[in-house]
Amino acid sequence: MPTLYTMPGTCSLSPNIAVAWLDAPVDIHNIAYGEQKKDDYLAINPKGQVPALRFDDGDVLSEAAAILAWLGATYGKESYAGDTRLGRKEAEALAYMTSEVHAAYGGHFNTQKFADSAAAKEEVKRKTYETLARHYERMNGVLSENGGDWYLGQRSFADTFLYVLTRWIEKTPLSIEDYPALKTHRTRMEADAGVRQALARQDMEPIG
Ligand SMILES: N[C@@H](CCC(=O)N[C@@H](CS)C(=O)NCC(=O)O)C(=O)O
Repeated sequence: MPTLYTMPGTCSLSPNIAVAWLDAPVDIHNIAYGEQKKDDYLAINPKGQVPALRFDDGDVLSEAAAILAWLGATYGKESYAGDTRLGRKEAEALAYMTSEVHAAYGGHFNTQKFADSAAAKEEVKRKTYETLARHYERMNGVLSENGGDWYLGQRSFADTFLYVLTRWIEKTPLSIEDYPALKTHRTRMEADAGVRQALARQDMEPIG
């Protein structure tokens, strides 16, 4: 059975929720913060990051969007609906959320990678929050245009990553109150049994 490596508070929650929604035969192994840079884990994922999905033959798949694509293709019932509009839009949304929105969080989580002086770091943070605000505004708009329940109008893995992002907003000076559709989505996700199961497996709590 494949093993999905997760860590509290991280984007690995997204594939963890997908595993719960699909009832997929995947073990969840939740590592403590810091373990991702130790030899045992680096032997699994040399990037030193979660998520990573290790197969029985030792092969490892990293990158949340790639893991979600594999889960959907292998166990999918409602997601990765092949060459349908939902399938195409789901792939697009996940690429956007991982490569644009998650990546934009670098200026918040890893400011030291972008600047040295205190003043420059402050500037990086200010620009980061401006960028994130534009992303949240866009996602709030997409969700509203699609009816408000699910990011693409029907439940898909895009909702699992969006949920991670609506949690992370609490770590920034931005407020979920400015994005009412996203706030309602977060509440909807936290009422979901699969989301609760994934949160517990990753030693996390609903935001409420
Ligand atoms: N591009 C990767 C990013 C993975 C990533 O940034 N993971 C973070 C958690 S959300 C991590 O493991 N951070 C710990 C570290 O870099 O030391 C993906 O989409 O999976």
